[in-house]
Amino acid sequence: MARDTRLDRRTFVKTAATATALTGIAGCLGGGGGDNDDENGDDGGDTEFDGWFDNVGNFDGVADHTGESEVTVTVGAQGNGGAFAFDPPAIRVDAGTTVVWEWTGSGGSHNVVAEDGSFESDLVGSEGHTFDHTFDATGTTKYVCTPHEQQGMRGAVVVE
Ligand SMILES: [Cu+2]
Repeated sequence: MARDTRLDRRTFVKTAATATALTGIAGCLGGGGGDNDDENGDDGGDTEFDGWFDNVGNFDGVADHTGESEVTVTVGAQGNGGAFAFDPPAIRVDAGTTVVWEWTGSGGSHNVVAEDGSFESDLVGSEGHTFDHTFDATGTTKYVCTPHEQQGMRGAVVVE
């Protein structure tokens, strides 16, 4: 089902690009990847993250924490069939903000590992453990809990 949708979208984009080339119209570039045709569509507008949050049960858009110098994200929050969630899974912060991940002690051992390798916590199961990272550069960093990534324990930090 999801695969079909993607195929359709790709076909649509290709067709649209061809049409654009043929008619010589070169407008409509939003600068954000261009895939704006279903911004309010499936999975709460996940187009911003290329499907990163497709199977993340507690994803409900990006929590705005701009204007704060320190933001806490819970590790091992309820979600994804157990205590296998980050809460909130997606946050928006200003450059220079420190994100502190705090372990609940539930759901076994978790870690916080950036997809781009920019940070990696220890694998820990104890309540009250913390790990922090300061985000100086703008952009989106996706991260996972390695043992529970497939269950949907994924997160992202959007730095403005
Ligand atoms: Cu985990």
